[in-house]
Amino acid sequence: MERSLILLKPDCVQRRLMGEIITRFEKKGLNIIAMKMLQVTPELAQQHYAEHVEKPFYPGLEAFITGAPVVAMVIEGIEAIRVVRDTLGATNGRNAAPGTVRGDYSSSRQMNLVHASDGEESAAREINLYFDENEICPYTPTLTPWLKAADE
Ligand code: FUP
Repeated sequence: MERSLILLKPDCVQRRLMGEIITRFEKKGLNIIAMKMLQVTPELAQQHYAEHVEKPFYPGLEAFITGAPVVAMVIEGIEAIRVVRDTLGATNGRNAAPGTVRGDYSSSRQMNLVHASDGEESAAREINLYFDENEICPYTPTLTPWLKAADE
């Protein structure tokens, strides 16, 4: 089992696409085990995008991510980190394959609707940035025997 930190970014909230995208994760069989709406502060943006803070595009990225509320989620599942990123498609919406979230709804590199952790280390770091341990609610869906075989 893996956990991934997902952000429905300000463009997703403003464009009323939250439900559409949450539905995709649910229908895929992934488990949403934490969720909240919040306003990202410049301080949180700098921590989240620490690897990009010195890059020329960072001021625009910070203005974007702090420009409207986001919805933060923790998603759990087998190979969830890769499965979620595959579901989202390429970072730049213009390069994302049709059928992926960004391929279907984004034509931008910056306004690409959703953030998802890119590895186990970043997932642990990012989950910790957005959630306290007591805000995470793992559970076993009663549908589990119809979602995967017992040996998966
Ligand atoms: P990802 O791993 O998909 O989150 O993408 P990156 O770490 O490469 O980039 C982080 C965010 O910065 C992405 F949402 C896109 C954005 N970005 C820009 O806005 N401009 C750029 O030139 C590069 C990335």
